[in-house]
Amino acid sequence: MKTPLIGIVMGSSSDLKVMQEAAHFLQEQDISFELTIVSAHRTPERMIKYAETAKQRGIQVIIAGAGGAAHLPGMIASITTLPVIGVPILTTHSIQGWDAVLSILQMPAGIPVATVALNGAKNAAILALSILAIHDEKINQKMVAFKTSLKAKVDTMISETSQKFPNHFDPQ
Ligand code: RP5
Repeated sequence: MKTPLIGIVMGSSSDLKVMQEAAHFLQEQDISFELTIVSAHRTPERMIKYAETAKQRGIQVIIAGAGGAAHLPGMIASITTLPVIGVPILTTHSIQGWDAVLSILQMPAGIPVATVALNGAKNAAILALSILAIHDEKINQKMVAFKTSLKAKVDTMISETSQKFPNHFDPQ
């Protein structure tokens, strides 16, 4: 098995339906990653062990998702020097996701967590790859191809819209 470059952790298996979007994107891009459940509140020793050993395992970026009073991303960031990307997750008893968004986003000075949008697991994976792409030309080329595919989708939208509306304006 290839050394995992990215670590994906989440507070509960109930987070998996969101966090699997990060995993799927990395699989599509053929990037090695590891994934597990680590709960800040229910398995604090496991969380510490995970964060303390991540760098030794070759992990370069950690993506951490959690819902509610989401301490997992911030606590992991407090233990490791690796960059941590936090994914706030909307859960059943949430205050519309604001609890998780603010818990992850509003980190005190000195311990940053790069926070993506509510349920933004795919964006977390894209951001993680952008970080790796700085020093890895192969990954950089994958990101260039991905961005080109996004542009191609919009080009198709423009062409379809222009066919429906004769007064469509194209600034080129
Ligand atoms: C958080 O509590 C987890 O990240 C999850 O989003 C939320 C609910 O967990 P479960 O009750 O579904 O295990 O720690």
